[in-house]
Amino acid sequence: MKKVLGLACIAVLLCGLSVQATTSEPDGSIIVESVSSGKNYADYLESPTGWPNSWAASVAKSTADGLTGTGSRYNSTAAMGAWFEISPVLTANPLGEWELYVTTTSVGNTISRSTTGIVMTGATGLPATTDAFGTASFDDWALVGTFAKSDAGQVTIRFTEDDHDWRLYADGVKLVPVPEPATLILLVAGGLFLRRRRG
Ligand SMILES: [Ca+2]
Repeated sequence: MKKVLGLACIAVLLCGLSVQATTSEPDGSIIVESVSSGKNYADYLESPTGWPNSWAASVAKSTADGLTGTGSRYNSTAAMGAWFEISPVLTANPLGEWELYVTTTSVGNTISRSTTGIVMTGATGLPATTDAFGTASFDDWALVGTFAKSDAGQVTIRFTEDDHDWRLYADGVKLVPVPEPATLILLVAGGLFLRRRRG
């Protein structure tokens, strides 16, 4: 019996190590940054680097709300096919809907004129491509779309470089849980209750 319990404990420990919990903001949203000094860097991954699709560090950084890291990452213009992805563990709002936002810096030659592809694992609903990595995301959060979880737990969202007019910047990605209708009804009912008590 002790042996079984011991093995179970080891299994739990190993599982805990393989899937690291993602840290949420006070409002329940999740931010993943492309640099180790930023938030949830453990949930960020980029395609294997090397010419002609090299990833490099940039000192440029978006000033969008919530980012804490220094600098960002960019992929060279010389070839297409690079990708970066985020793999947060979504323990809140299981099987619920989330809005996905991206941000980049407006400094220097950072505009991405390329169309960026999106590949999802564990969720559905985002568009197959997005132009959000452009002026719309300069120093602000640009909405890419809404997705629904197909399973509780981890979701992987990969951004692929589908053409190479310019650099692809990886800076910050934010996920915001969409309140369920039942939650909204409770919020509205709570507000009415308070108004009646005050009145
Ligand atoms: Ca490239």
